[in-house]
Amino acid sequence: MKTHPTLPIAALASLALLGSLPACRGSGKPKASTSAGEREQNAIASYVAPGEKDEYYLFYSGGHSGQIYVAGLPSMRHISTIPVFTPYPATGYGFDEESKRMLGSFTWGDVHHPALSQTDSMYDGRWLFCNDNANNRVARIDLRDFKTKQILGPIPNTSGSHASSFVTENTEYLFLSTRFSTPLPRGRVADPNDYEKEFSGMITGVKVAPGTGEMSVGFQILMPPLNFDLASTGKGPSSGWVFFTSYNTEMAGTLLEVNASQKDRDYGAIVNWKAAAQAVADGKATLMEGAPVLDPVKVPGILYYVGIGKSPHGMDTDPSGRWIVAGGKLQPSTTVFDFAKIEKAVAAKDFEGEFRGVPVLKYESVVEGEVPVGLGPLHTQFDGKGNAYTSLFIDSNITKWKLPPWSDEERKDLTKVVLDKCPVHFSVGHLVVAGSDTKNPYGKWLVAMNKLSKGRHVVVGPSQPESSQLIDISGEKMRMVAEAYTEPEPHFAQILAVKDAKPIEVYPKAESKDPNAVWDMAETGVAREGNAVTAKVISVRSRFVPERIDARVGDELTVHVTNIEQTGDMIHGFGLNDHNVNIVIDPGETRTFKVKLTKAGVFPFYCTNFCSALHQEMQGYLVVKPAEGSPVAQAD
Ligand code: CUK
Ligand code: CUA
Repeated sequence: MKTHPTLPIAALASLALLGSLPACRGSGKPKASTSAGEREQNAIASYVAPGEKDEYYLFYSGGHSGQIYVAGLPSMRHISTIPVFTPYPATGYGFDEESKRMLGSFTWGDVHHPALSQTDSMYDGRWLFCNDNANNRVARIDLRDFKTKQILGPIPNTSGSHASSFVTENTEYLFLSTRFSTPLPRGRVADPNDYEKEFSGMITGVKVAPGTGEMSVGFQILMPPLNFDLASTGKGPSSGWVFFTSYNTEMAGTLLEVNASQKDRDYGAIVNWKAAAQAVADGKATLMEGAPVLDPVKVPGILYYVGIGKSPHGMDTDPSGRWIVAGGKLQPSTTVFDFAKIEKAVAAKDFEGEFRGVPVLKYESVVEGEVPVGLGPLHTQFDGKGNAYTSLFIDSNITKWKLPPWSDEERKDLTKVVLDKCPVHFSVGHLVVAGSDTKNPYGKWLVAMNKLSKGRHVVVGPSQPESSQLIDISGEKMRMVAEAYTEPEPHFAQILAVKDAKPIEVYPKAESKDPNAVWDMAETGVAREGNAVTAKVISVRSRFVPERIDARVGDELTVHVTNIEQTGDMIHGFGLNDHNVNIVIDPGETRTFKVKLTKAGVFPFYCTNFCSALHQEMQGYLVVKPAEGSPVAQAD
């Protein structure tokens, strides 16, 4: 089998496009990516008329905005934002007690990879998980109400949970690994010059409770100080396994740009997560920062390495679970592994050596081929019809290619399996095909998430949005039909058919379990116990009951607001002047905020969400008298 040499990045960048395939229809001219005759067809393809609805949800990661953006497909219209790791006054997130507790002391996160929950390798529409690369956390969003319900972390022994979240076939676990290695246990100080000896990485299996989705740290595997990158879980024949890429086999602690790209191959880490979970159950783990940690040198069979083309990035399992595709971003090809061969090599101990006491599978024994997709392959997605789509950062295009099995003729010359190329604008990172990580993708649409949007939109100053492009993949050739912009920065996305979700529009009164909920005007009011003042408030079109809250300087004020509406979209806010408070209460919901009163005065509060013709009248006053006994104290 022919292998493709790796190239220094400067040489890569200066090369012209590989191959001479016709570019996808609709590409070409720098101005419009659609040629004249196709404008109408493309416009109709993504047009959702007023009053009609999109067929799919597109859940974008919001990168360092810390949020998840929800758009509709095929319209690409932004519909809502789900705040996850960052306060968001638009929905009151980070202002009420519950979300404040979840956020802890952090006010930002870096969301990279959303993952929908699965049952039997299909989206079940229950939860959306996502990671925070910056502060080593993962979150669970409930798709019943599209709200963040849990933030787990900071996860122990972990720095930079970039490779996350990847869920298993039945959402038993979701996986994450460390982008950054550090001295362990954390808090120990070692010289970055002693990186190879003193630093460690970690792979974590986060356990997800079946009924509730509650996440907890299941187990960890102590890893060498590689920089772990993306992963994907197995399914079908590869059930029970998870595959990670990594870079920095050189184990350089400084100037990674140069020092981490010396070798031609990096390591993929192949983890038998079922065996790892069993090893923990058998008492083979030791506790570190309270987490059960397995040493793969002492617990053989849970970890294998395999060589992967220079500085890989993505690792993607196809819908059948047999083919695992790694993108080597500094070589012009993706590497396809055959899981059937991996299994055989593991059983036969077909190793080419060891890396730090862990067997390295013989590359030639497990690889199926290196497909010359173009320059800078990052991520690969699948349509379930035997095709793969790889994003090429350097070439700035999407390459469609054919998965194995290949004919002898194709095998001899793998340029033959490259089927189509579609330029994107510009420098694509992730791409997503609808349902790619399930066993039966929806196919039809591909969204390219591009890192640079330069010049594609009206000028908005130096701070620019990211661009996403919608590509129709239902035909033989890819066809670009629409483009949209988002705030920084979508890394990955998930696409869920609307029919596969069952969200509510109001919280039914019958489910109201908050002990501080009040549904009856007679139960509202303000009570004092020492310095603690508690108000139970109802919000309903178009007033607050009570509309006056009395307190004194030095009081701890707790306000519970119940929105007793049972009508969709009848949302009320509660903004309190001068106190940095805005909570938002959806129909049927109760929310609580607390504030320490430090200044005397009369402070208006008002509904922040335009709810009715008398929305403007929806207001009240917080009357704060000086502290009792203070020289300026007034009589009640
Ligand atoms: S990474 Cu951003 S383009 Cu965080 Cu998934 Cu590949
Ligand atoms: Cu309630 Cu505006």
